[in-house]
Amino acid sequence: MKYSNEQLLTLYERMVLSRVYEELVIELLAMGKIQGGAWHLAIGQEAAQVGCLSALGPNDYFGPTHRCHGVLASKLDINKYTAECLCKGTGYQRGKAAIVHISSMEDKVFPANGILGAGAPIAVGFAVALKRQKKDGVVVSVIGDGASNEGNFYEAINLAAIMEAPVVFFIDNNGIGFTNPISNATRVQDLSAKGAAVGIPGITVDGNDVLAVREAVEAAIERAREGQPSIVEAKSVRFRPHAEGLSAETRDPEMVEEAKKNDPIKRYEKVLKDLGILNDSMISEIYDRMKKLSMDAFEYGFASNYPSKEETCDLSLVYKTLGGDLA
Ligand SMILES: Cc1ncc(C[n+]2csc(CCOP(=O)(O)OP(=O)(O)O)c2C)c(N)n1
Repeated sequence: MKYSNEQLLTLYERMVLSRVYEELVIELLAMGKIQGGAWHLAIGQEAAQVGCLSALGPNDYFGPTHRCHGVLASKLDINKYTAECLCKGTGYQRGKAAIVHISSMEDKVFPANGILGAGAPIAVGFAVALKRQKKDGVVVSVIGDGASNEGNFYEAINLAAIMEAPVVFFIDNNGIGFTNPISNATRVQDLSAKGAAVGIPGITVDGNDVLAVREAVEAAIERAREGQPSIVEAKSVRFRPHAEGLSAETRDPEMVEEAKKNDPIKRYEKVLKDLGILNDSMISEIYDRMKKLSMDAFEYGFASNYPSKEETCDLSLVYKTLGGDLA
């Protein structure tokens, strides 16, 4: 095995954290303690997201995505992250970014914007800047299958190719964009094939296999460091609606139930048990620990204050929270 036992178990813990954090969100919504609309859960996609994020080195940047609460919570400070989701003054952007637009330049997670697919050209710009500054970092730009049909994605991959930008385009293909199944949006079977149009490599992996995703992204990051951008597509199935509180599900519920039989966490548990490094008592200890971490983070967020009116309206502070300065 290429990875140490510790690394393998860390992947498992992160996947469990992602799952239980988001299950807690569902519970809190049902209890009326938080509001719906913007919680885009990634239950069912943990292997894709954890596998991708875990491949990054200390100098690498992670592009924006709106669908990775548990994953970001395990990369960032979980309390500060959760406080931001609740719009509190102790959050990463002091309550101004809320759920979808959280960033932390210190942790190399750059800001998202509301225009679907627009993160890709921004990621290329970032990557080119790193290259010009002779910095070692690579940018992993994460987008959904829906976003990969936007014009700006095609422009971004072309620009990355001709500028030899140190960037990886990670397509987190959960089979549906909002309520639009992928088959309505493109005739391409594997979205990684889009790389051929601009002369960059692309690979599609099973997004329910955390180790396959990690290895593919690691290899892509190495290529990117040498100036060869590429696409990695990880296919999985989203178990929940587009966002909690939004209905209008268009998928066959039986398809989703069927997909649950291939639950990425259960699947990885079997891998670790077969290797003899995980057992049932460890599993329950990890679940309990991750639940406590998640509940404590929400308690921290609930107990924090909202930012003051003055602070909310101070544009220079808004700018600072994004890493800039108006002066
Ligand atoms: C240009 C633009 N069009 C539409 C939207 C509304 N919108 C937000 S998320 C989304 C679907 C995204 O699907 P996908 O890229 O597959 O990501 P997923 O939500 O499945 O993770 C849409 C249509 C938007 N934000 N920007």
